[in-house]
Amino acid sequence: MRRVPPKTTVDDLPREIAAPNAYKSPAPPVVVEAWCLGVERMDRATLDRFTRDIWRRFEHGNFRQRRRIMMLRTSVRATALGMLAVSALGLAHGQAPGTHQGTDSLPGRVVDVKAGEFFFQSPDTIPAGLTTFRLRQIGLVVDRLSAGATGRALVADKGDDTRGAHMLWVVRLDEGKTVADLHRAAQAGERTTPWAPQLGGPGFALPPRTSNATLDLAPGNYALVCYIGSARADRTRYHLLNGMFRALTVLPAAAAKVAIPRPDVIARITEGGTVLFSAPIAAGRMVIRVENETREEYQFSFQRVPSGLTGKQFLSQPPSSGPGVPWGGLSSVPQGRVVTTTIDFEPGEYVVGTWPPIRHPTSQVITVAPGRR
Ligand SMILES: [Cu+2]
Repeated sequence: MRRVPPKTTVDDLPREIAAPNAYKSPAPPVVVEAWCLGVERMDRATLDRFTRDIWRRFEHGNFRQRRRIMMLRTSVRATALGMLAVSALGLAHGQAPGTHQGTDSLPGRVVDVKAGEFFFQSPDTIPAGLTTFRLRQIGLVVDRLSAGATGRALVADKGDDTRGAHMLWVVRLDEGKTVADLHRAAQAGERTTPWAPQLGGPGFALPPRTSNATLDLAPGNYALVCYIGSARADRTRYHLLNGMFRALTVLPAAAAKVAIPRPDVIARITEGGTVLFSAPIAAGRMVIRVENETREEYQFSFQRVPSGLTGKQFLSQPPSSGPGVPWGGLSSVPQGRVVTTTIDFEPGEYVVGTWPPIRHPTSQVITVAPGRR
């Protein structure tokens, strides 16, 4: 069973929310960090077999086996100590848990955010500067995928066809407002509020793929929000109202400012949502700078065309037809803003679109050629 962290509920809101779903352990931070690293990497099925096996051997009382187990425990302890050392090094260099600097070939500091129904797991505090939010789905879509589901069945649940799909919107909180204020505004029916400008964020990618968005963050208070379901009349489907938000504090950074890398391609979102690319997209890792020239907010998403169809055939299917393979992109590129995303492409046909239904008149087919550069 996957471990699901406690989520923020509406009942939690009247109190001060510094870290909505954080459990404060009495253990020193370095121990918590090492434990979290270990838990993240564990294969639970194997662990359970391992645990059962260990106890069975102990119960049988075989001395030689006991000795082997003691040796195994010693090596496990050594590994744990090694992890502690690595973790301590990271902390010594000012590494906030859940963030990485320059190890993932993504621009700036990488902040890992995990999304499920209905919560985000992410660091509480990060330093200011160039930041790439990398979004990983860990909710029901992962279970459905391993059970062999495809298409909409991957995320549809309880009569809601987007219940298991999550995106991330990074929102700046001005005027001393908090995530609780943002939640209250959403309850009052506000989709956007003047003191909570949206900055963009990563869209939905089918696991195990992740999506990402690079933003240059100034010190301040921010909220991570999933606005999926906000456009519907049925408010029970609105992920933010279901507790899918989290506070993020961005602290002044001591380190020198990291510049954003030169993009491989510039994608301009023009009037109506049509995208114009500055160069063809080739296989491999592409840094795409997305510029929204319009006065409307747009999303920016790639879907790979399912096998057996051409891109043209896929786009001309009825709207209710199954989706392509969500390949990544951005939940939002606000009007007049620039957001960068980094995507690994395989050769083949993709559809790029800026409207929630991917089969939209402004969506277009792009062919990714093999052998980049
Ligand atoms: Cu969501």
